[in-house]
Amino acid sequence: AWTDFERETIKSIFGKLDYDDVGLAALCRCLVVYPWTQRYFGNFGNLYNADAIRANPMVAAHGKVVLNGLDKAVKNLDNIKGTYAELSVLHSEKLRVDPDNFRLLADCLTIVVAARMGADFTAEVQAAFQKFLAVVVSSLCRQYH
Ligand code: ZNH
Repeated sequence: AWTDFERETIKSIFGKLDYDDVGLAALCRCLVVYPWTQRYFGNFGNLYNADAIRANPMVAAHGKVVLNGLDKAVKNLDNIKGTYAELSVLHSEKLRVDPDNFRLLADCLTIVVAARMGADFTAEVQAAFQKFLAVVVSSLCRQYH
């Protein structure tokens, strides 16, 4: 269950984010800081170093896909688990992504959003944002067994 403050905060953050910019920055950070996450993107070409990752158009495109995926959760705050049922199956059965990685990407996203928001990223805003990401991560983990 969400408080009014949490709902407003989550919607307002996503309403202001540039999905291209934040998607790319968060995914890059994840691929650079946790290099083992690169193994899932073998078809993305050159991920040789941080500069190559940042310049890779497939990384940029995928960063935006992830942000658009999060946008769906924002629009379905009361049914994130249902909204992500198929996406969870996809990551588990087809992509075989280790679910520990969801939290790593979520943490990268938090850092990027905090940097973009500056002083507006107050402790209360951070708590609401992290709670949202925790629900996203647990929903994505749901179809793993
Ligand atoms: Zn993921 C895909 C979301 C995380 C890996 N993804 C994807 C998609 C989406 C997503 C929406 C698309 C699908 C279709 O197509 O149908 N993710 C997401 C989210 C998250 C994620 C929301 C969280 C936050 N992922 C992740 C991680 C990883 C991944 C962490 C690793 C590391 N994904 C992936 C892959 C793919 C995906 C590999 C496929 C790609 C291509 O294109 O190929």
